[in-house]
Amino acid sequence: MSLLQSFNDGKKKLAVLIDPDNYDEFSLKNLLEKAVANKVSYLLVGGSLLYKNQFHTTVEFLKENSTIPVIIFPGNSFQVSEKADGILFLSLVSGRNPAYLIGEQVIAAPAVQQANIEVIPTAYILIEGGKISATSYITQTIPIPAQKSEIAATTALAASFLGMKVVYLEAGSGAETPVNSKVITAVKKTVNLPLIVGGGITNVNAVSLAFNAGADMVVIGNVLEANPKILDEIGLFFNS
Ligand code: 1GP
Repeated sequence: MSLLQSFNDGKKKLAVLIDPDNYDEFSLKNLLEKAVANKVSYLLVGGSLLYKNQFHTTVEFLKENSTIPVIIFPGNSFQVSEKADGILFLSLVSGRNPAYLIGEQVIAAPAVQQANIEVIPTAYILIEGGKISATSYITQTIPIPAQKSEIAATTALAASFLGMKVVYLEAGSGAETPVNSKVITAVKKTVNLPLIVGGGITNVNAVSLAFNAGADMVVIGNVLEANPKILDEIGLFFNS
């Protein structure tokens, strides 16, 4: 089964986002053990801006030490690895910066083809999350206002007409406010595509809200860097 087919199987998914810069071998091993124990669906790897040279070793470590599919969540065209299972081939459709709509994708395309990994065309939609996110700053794009659910839904609809297969609603890593239920529900009602939601989700309540509003996959990243035990609480809820 392809990753995209698994996205479409109708079951709720829990994904853990790993920023390679923020883990050493010990903490990565610890997180991976928790991810396996809590039956995490996917491991996403990537970051808006990587300072250390740990992207490839991180993907390799995850692949060698578990069977959880590893999906690249690229911050730019450098983040491609043949060891991963697939890549969310993102286009930042909420923004109007051509570099992140198509430019980085052109630069990355030959490496992605050579890597021979599954490519998942993904509409990446940035929603305002209470503070300026790294994604917003690095991409020099303005997020969609948090209460403007109709703009988010229409953006997702246009992306679906352009042939994108997955929608990712992003409040930004470490967001103060996750994507709200109204936006999630509006997008889910408008497009019949797997819906990923992430950014600022730090507890069971927020995971539950996102799933109930219509998210098919919830992504948790930042909070686990400081407090990996949260994954046990969220995992308990997710698997119940
Ligand atoms: C960020 O959606 C992901 O790109 C996850 O966000 O790091 O805030 O969990 P957090």
